[in-house]
Amino acid sequence: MENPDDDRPPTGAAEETTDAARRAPAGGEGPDAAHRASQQPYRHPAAGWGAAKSVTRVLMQEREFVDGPRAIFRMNHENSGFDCPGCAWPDDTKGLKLDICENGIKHVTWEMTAKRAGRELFAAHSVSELATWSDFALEDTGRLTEPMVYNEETDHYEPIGWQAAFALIGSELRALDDPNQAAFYTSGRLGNEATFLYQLMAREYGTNNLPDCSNMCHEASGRALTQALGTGKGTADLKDWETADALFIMGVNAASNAPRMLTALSEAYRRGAQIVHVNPLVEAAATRTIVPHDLLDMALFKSTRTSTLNLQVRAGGDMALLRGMAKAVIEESASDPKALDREFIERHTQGFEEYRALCEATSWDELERQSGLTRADILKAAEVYSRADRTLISWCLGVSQHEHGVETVREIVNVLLLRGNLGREGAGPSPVRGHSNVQGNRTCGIDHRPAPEFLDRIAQACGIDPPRAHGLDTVATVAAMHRGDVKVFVGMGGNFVKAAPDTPYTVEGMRRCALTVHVSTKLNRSHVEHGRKALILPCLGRTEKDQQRRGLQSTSVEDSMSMVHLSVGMKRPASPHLLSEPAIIAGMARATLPDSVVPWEHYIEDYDRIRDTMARALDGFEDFNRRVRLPLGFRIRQPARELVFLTGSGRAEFSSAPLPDVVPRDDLLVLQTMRSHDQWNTTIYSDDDRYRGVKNLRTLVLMNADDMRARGIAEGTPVDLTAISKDGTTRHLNGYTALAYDMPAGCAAGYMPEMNVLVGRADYSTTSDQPLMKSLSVRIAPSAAGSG
Ligand SMILES: Nc1nc2c(c(=O)[nH]1)N[C@H]1C(S)=C(S)[C@@H](COP(=O)(O)OP(=O)(O)OC[C@H]3O[C@@H](n4cnc5c(=O)[nH]c(N)nc54)[C@H](O)[C@@H]3O)O[C@H]1N2
Ligand SMILES: Nc1nc2c(c(=O)[nH]1)N[C@H]1C(S)=C(S)[C@@H](COP(=O)(O)OP(=O)(O)OC[C@H]3O[C@@H](n4cnc5c(=O)[nH]c(N)nc54)[C@H](O)[C@@H]3O)O[C@H]1N2
Ligand SMILES: [Mo]
Repeated sequence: MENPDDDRPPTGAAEETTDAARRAPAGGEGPDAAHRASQQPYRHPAAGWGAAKSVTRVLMQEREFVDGPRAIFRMNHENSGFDCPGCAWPDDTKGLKLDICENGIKHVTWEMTAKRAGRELFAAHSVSELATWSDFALEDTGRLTEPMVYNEETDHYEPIGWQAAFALIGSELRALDDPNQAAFYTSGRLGNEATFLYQLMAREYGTNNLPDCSNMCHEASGRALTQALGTGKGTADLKDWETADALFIMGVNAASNAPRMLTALSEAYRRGAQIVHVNPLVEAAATRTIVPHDLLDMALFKSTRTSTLNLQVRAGGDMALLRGMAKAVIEESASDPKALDREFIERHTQGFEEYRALCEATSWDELERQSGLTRADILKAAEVYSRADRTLISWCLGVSQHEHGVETVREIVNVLLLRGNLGREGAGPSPVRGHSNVQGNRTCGIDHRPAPEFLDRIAQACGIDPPRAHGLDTVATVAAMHRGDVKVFVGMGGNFVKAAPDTPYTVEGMRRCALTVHVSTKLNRSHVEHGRKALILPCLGRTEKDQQRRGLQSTSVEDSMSMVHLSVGMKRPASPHLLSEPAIIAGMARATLPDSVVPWEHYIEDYDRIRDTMARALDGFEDFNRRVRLPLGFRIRQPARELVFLTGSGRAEFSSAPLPDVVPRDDLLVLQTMRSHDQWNTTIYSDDDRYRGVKNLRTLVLMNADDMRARGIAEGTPVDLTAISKDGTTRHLNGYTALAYDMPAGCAAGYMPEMNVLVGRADYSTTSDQPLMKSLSVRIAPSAAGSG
């Protein structure tokens, strides 16, 4: 049974124990509790019939056979449908009729479920009881239907009217000594209009405490790209994916987490492009696929390859591989001057000589040791790179969630700059973003370190006087809640308690708050581990119609490649009592800031009015209302793409960071915490992980077979994990099942969010402040409790 409470250490203790047996869903609460666990290699192409079967199962589970399929045909269509709330992969530009994937469908169906978590549920179960339920069981109660407030005397959530809920928030926020005693979290689902209002409310109130899921996701990418190129986003768009000669896919499990990328990869293969996957694991997207939307291919079982080379780097070894590629290209330039794009380097970059010297000074021995690859493998990658006219490098969490995430992303840029792979078709850096609008959130102001120019524009366009001091990010917010420095926590979506590191510590922080507010669609752990006062405010989902005084409203979102377009809901709301996210923000703002200069009610009547203000306040949003209604929306100008670099030097900057030592010492292993195929961040759909051949098991740890032998661990037997934090404290997870998996020695892997109990509060990167969710130092041994 899952209850972080049981696992809480006495305050200040260095030892924290969590028993896997207690965490595993039990008593039929888990999705597949009755079935046996198993693991076998997956030998089929990605997507295809396995995907179709899985979709059917989810539609049935959520009892959504009527509206489900209808909605799916309206997904990701030019301004006539809603944007898939799944990942941030851009929409097809060539008029695809069915631009969808298995996991997008699962995600939509999850939101459209016929199940309801109404007032009866909360009357029947106390909060202490709900806290013993598994995460799956909590979300499986269905959509939230009306605002609920926690009653300390009865230990139940009870219905509360919207106005009373807003009044409670207003009075708590106004009672704080300092606006910085509140924190306003955003999960990347929030549309642009709501985002803009949310940051406006926080800043008019007086704080930049705007932690977001991006702090755990691509903070490193944003910082690195800003340092190197002057803007914190990728420069490549879908057209570039369609024209690149070489694609490097680093640290992303595309078949599960950005499945529509499979289409781009198979098309690239068909046109003869080189596709190099860099990953300790050979993920399903690194083999072959049945193109997700291609029903004919599916009927004929026709699959296409999606890889020409797989490089199984050691965890954290990407930077060494990239530096090796750079070294090889530089060495090659001695005999072949065209190996480097000297004209580009001279005209557009800064710092090349220093970087060249650093590459020359780094020995092949060191590069082999740190990357976990042979020199021959590194040279293969370098050869792909030097032969290609146009190279695109893409990455996700396998690169960003490390101590040296910033440095590695800068190394990606270094490599691209060497051959002028920037500012032209088919080339450039292309991070794969996570949540469907996480990039739009940043663009529209969710940033705890806002640029002064951004604040000036907001001040001018909206008449507020925003605070200038930097605010708290996710890691710092948890620490501040602990110290009592943050007393009110507002979560705009997401599941903060489970997503953030060090679960028991985060739970404790949440409980110390005077008030916690969660704007959500479904019940989750963050609602049952709450502050002294607590509110659950249910909102419309993206699939639902948003009717306001002046008609049906749409919201805009920005994808991974900076395309902004409209999303219009089509379903009847799950309950007549739901409000839209913009309306909830306006309600909170009005109650908190009675004398606000912002016309909140006026904005909510018609979101075009919000967009008109955004057009004045945000760079790149000129003529917003017209351009967002163009067939594919519009692309936000990306100066680096036009070789305009908003850096100190006005040039693209090479970086010359020392290589980090990522080789684990003694008997330690580097543990990564990743997603299964059947989950969406903290939402678990089932205990299966199809592409890794796992059935009905989440409490597992995948290991290299030699590492298992060396530790006397037999296949399928229970092990205990001890994580050694940067601050020397240890955390434990016991009774997990060890499975041999094809990966380099020294690496291990298991699932988030369960393994967040192993991520210590000190385990974040000093350059990005991002938690080290892909590089925990662990010791793994046969279970002390004996085999079971
Ligand atoms: N269906 C579905 N889609 C999703 C999500 C979801 O949960 N479910 N989540 C969304 C979100 S918020 C995000 S941020 C993205 C996350 O997308 P991913 O980044 O794919 O997420 P993870 O599952 O954490 O997988 C990390 C990948 O990096 C690899 N890796 C680990 N360490 C290293 C390393 O040191 N080097 C290299 N090269 N690779 C490494 C792992 O083996 C794995 O393939 O997906 C988004 N899309
Ligand atoms: N160990 C470990 N931890 C990780 C990661 C990892 O790789 N390893 N990845 C990190 C990453 S990349 C991310 S992005 C975070 C994710 O962190 P979050 O974004 O905080 O978590 P989610 O699981 O995406 O949030 C799920 C909840 O969002 C709510 N929700 C769903 N749709 C909507 C909507 O339309 N509106 C509103 N208001 N609410 C909605 C539902 O109530 C649901 O329970 O987790 C991070 N945590
Ligand atoms: Mo993410």
